[in-house]
Amino acid sequence: MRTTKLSWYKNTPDGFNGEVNITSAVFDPNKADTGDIDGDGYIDIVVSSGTDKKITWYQK
Ligand SMILES: [Ca+2]
Repeated sequence: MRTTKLSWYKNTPDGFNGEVNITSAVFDPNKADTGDIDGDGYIDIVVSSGTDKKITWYQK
């Protein structure tokens, strides 16, 4: 199933809270990884998409 949506869910002691939309403009993402790439203390997300041949960095 292909998607154009990238979301995250905060982990809580009771499970997960509501969906937070990051973007609806990613086409068929096939790999994601997280880390603080720029050292600002916030976790970043890097997503690759083979359909549009992009690697995209999302940050807060
Ligand atoms: Ca960061």
